[in-house]
Amino acid sequence: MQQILATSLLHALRDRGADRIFGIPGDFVLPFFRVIEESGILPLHTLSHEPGVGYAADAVGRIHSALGVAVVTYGAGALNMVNAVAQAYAEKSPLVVISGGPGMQEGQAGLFLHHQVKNLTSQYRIFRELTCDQAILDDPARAPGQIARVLDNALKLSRPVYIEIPRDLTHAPCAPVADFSPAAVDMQAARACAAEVMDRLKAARNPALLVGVEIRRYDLEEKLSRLCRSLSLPVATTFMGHGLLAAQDCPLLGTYLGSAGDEDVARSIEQADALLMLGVIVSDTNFGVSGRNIDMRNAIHAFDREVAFAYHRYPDLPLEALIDALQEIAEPVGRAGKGRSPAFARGLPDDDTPLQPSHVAMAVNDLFAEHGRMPIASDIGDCLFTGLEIENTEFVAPGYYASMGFGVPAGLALQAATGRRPLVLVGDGAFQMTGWEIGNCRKYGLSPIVVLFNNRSWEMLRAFQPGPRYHDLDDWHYADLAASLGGRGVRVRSCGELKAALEAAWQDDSCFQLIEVMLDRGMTSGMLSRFAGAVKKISALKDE
Ligand code: S1T
Ligand code: MG
Repeated sequence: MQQILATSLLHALRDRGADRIFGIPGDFVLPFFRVIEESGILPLHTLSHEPGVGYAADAVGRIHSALGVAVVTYGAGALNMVNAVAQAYAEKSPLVVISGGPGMQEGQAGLFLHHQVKNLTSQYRIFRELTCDQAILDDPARAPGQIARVLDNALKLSRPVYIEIPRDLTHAPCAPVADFSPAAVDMQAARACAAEVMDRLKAARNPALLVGVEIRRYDLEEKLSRLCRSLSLPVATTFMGHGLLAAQDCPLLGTYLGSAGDEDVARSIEQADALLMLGVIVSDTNFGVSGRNIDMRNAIHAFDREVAFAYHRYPDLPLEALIDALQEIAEPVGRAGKGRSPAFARGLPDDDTPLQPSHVAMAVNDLFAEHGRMPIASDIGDCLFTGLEIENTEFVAPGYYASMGFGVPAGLALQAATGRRPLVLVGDGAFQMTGWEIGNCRKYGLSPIVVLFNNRSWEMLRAFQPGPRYHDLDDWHYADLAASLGGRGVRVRSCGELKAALEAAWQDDSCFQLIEVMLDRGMTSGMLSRFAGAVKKISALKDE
């Protein structure tokens, strides 16, 4: 069958591990949408608003450690998704943004085009700020090479990329795109670096290992847990890396949250005289509440394809190459013996005790103990901090860039991509933004269990800035809306009601289940109040 530009692109995406597309059409991208549907190369899920499209496609990339794909129209569609793409960039998610664009001659007619901003390349320039590579496929002869370069960079750098298709070239004859070509790896440099790392770990009294999102982005959880066992070095995850290694057999200490989290974990990391950080984003959310400044001169930081020591670095060294080279020479260096799995509260009282956020974590831990773990998609807000009190399981959440609206679209994407029923944690404020995407469950046969923390407020902001009334939200009675959106909803106020609602939701996977947890304004999880307290304490110290 004669390859056309659209099918060359779709085959290249599938051959590089993409397994579905999320999108919303528009006239600039209708020709491409028709080829997506007629070719069947990748299944298509349309949603209701482009931010949700971006979050859903991003989540697929995160849970699969592969490319996520979002297809949108020019201008109103693509620019509506800017924030979601920015989040994917900040959190190293390989999201492929494909936008339809004006035809090659359209710009010559001397008319301003609808959806156009300043000029016809404005959108391309905006996305250049949010992606690691970009291409406008304006020449079918060059398109295969452009597509290969851009998609390979998305995989190599684990960052979003941008591809624009002039709508009148969608069906242009086009050669197939070459297969993925992995970048050459200098294993000699990797071995030299690994030898230096091992020397540092062996010479240390308290070596420690901290891992972050790149471990999942590059699908290295299995290799990492083997390395931890060989080093007999307990490992902690960052806030962003929460949920990593959930399915692995390795000495996991827990999630490092500085003075807001588990003291033993904080002590292991902050007192380490050789801290090996693999795939960690050194950000304020990961380190902003450190009880004491971590002495980065004692740290070895492998991130963004380089390994940095106190005063020197190894450039262009992929994380996987370092882990492979370390495995070749690994020997026990750990002093702390086996990691102890952190304790997660269970045993929710089955009575009319009024609900608090931490009761949700307890109820979910009880549900997982009874029925097995579920993957979790969490939004921003106290639901994310409560999520840290839930047993370790696959967990996708924007813990660093921290945009609201991720939770529900990401939950739909998790189930569409994995076939596993997810639990979604979302606050009322975030649900007001993209929670309505839940109405798309029925057409795709999806049945997430959505736990909506309804405290009638932007409570996380109140935790940082008590007082103003603008943190108060109206009560929208979300559970009552579920039926009209194709699901089942129930409002719960007590522990007993929550326990029953979760069990009933588990038993009914015929549609989405929305459990609206009523919480008082001003009430937060223990984790969030400690986090907010630590942030305020540290900023007060800085102001002195
Ligand atoms: N807009 C977007 C898109 N993302 C954001 N993170 C914010 C604004 C700022 C913001 C927070 S937390 C928060 C806002 C508005 C309130 C969240 O309310 P809700 O979802 O109800 O959760 P909870 O009540 O548990 O706080 C972060 C700090 O930037
Ligand atoms: Mg709220």
